[in-house]
Amino acid sequence: MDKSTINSLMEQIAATRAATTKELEEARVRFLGKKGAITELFEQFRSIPADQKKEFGQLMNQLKNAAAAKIEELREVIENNGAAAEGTAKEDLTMPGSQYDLGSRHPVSIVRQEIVDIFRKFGYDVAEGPEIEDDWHVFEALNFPPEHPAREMQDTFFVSRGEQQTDENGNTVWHNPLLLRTHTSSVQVRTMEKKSLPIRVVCPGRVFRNEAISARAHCIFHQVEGLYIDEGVTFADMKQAILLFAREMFGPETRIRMRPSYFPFTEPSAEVDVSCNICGGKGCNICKGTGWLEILGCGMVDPNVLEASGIDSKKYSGFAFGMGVERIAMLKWQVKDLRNYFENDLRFLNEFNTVL
Ligand code: 2NM
Repeated sequence: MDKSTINSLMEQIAATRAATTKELEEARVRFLGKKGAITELFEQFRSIPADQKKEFGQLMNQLKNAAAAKIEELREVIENNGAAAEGTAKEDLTMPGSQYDLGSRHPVSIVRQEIVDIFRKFGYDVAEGPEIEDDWHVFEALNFPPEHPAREMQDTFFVSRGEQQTDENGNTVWHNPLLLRTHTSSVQVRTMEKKSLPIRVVCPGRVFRNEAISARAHCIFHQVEGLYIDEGVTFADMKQAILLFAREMFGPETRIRMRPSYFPFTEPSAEVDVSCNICGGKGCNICKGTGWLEILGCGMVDPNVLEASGIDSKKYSGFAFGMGVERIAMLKWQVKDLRNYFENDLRFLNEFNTVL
């Protein structure tokens, strides 16, 4: 034995690589196994002259420790790589996964989408517009007379009073106020003003009315309004469109009836009832024994409304309708109190978890 043998083994240990446990075991056996190079060196220790035993002994121990340390280092690398390859280093893969609460769509959102999808299928476009509006798009262009009660502060939320002026009698008057729209008809005025005819459009959105909150009314609610304008559109076209809608929404057996009504923007106007989807028209507590449920208002667009948006009322006619989304949702799910739709009580909202 000489020092060059020990130095050569030292270099071999430093250069040892092992990518797998099999290679690692082979390296261990080569150096430290029963017939390994280092084990054999120790067997030759007896033949070393006494005066060199101390020096060689130290070198051989260094060599053995270096080999053991190298094997241990390679073992750690291989074990960590193996864990990383399985996807996680330190985690317990047998633990149950954590539950993510994805939430669900709000019932009003579900029904609004359902209404809009029915009309989309009929070939209507969808339009949205601003919630903060001017007097023209909410009232003036829709044939509301100046003294109409909807224009009063008690019924409409005003965002700004506009510009202050003094009239010829010395009274203070306000011009161009901004207000929260009380119906989405304002979006239909904006659609008519673009003058690309014919028009088939539905306008979903939030509307705002200064009303006391109760089981049947809220100061914010959602509407879908529809408008159809072309040459030769008649009341019969309107009746058929609404009948088809009612059957899509409430089932193929649904019947409708129309009662005369009044709106400033339509003439003639009607209120539409559907046969009660609970009792089929026999009378129950949902329809209060009448067999009928009110779902929307409609009418033939007043020529004044067409002309205000620059549409020739001699050439064109049209129908319009409007419905409250919360009201349709109440009928669909027999919800008795409108306030449920605004309070975000999870016990209520979770009822709709599966309704997508
Ligand atoms: C309703 C009832 C009847 C309506 C009218 C218009 C417009 F812009 F064409 F004049 N849009 N929506 C309308 C007609 C709305 O809601 C109960």
